[in-house]
Amino acid sequence: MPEPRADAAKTVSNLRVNGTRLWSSLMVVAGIGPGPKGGSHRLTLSEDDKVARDLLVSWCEDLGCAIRIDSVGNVFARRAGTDGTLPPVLIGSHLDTQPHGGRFDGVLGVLGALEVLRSLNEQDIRTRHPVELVNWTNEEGSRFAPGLVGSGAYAGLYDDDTACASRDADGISFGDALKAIGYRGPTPAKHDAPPHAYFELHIEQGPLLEDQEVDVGVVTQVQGLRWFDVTFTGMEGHAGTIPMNQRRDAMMGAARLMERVYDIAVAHAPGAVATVGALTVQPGSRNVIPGSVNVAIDMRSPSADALAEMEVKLQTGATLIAAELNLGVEVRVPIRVAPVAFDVKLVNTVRRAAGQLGYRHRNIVSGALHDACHMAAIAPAAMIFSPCVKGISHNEAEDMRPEWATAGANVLYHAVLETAGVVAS
Ligand code: HGY
Ligand code: MN
Ligand code: MN
Repeated sequence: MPEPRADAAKTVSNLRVNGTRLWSSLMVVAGIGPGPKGGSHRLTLSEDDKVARDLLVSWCEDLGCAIRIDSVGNVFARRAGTDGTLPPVLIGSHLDTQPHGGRFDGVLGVLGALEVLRSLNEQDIRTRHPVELVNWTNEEGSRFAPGLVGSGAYAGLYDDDTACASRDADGISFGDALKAIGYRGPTPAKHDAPPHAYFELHIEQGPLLEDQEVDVGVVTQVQGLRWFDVTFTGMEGHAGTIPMNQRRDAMMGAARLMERVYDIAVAHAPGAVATVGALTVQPGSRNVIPGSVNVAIDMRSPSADALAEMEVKLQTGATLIAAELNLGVEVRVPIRVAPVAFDVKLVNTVRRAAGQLGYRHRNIVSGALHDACHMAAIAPAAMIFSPCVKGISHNEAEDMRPEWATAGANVLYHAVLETAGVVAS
């Protein structure tokens, strides 16, 4: 196998992506499923998600990539390496967004990967390992819980039936929605062989990098997460006629539990956070005592021990509250993700690339979860963060500067060149 020549190494160090092209692609995708306030509303497996997927596939086909759709809709676009027997360097993220999402969360990673493929072609670079782009299905978990389902199925955490069984608020199953947009692929989602490496470019979704005027975040770890669905059941009744001491009001249970959720997080400060992001109230009529209320909870901490303690306190609290109020209670845990430390060698590759490219960079721990968390369980994985304005994300006001996107994509490009191995032409 030919090895790179010295001048090849010198030439490689001068390679850069085309930031203007990257930004233009970001703006085109931002126009698919736009939100009313300038952000994105492109829920997973929606018609808008299909349009974005179809566009991505056509862009990758234009590059001569081999396209593969797996059984949970993950989209892969592989650029051949000189040695087809070698596993790919996998790069990507997700195109689905929150209901009031931003234009860059996930999309930067998918289109940053596309820009790497475009630059490799344009600059006629041959790599030993194939380089493969991936768009993961349902990272956000907003329409179908849990999130990270595409990468989870690929990592072997969920079988296809489990992944396809979840239902949205309208009772539509993940599997039916997948078929409806034509993305239920033939190949099983579970990987048959792990990739050589996985890199994910993503916005920080926090304020640190911008506040410290840093161009690139070298992500060393991701904090752990647990989601809970706590459903209290009581008895529906007339809001005007039932005395307070005779009610079995499911909303009272939810109210007391919410207070306790925030208290648990504060008790595990400074690292822990907890959010009650949604309540599902049945029957949901102002003058009917709620018979059933589901409390959707998100708890996170960099400490696995703290997460375990928080879960015990939540479960105990829910049981106590239900007993006090004569309610039924069920606690489900759709997802648990342990804190993740990324591959030291790959993290060093990212840091070295940022330094050689002249970018201000620093280590950072991710507060948000990413598909890279599941990938880290089966292959060496690392992430690259770009700043975003005021750290705003999961909000239509999410924004970033073009030069930040370019910097992140350049670091991704050089991490790929180093890891995939450049073969002199
Ligand atoms: O919730 C998360 O951390 C991810 O941004 N979906
Ligand atoms: Mn994301
Ligand atoms: Mn997100």
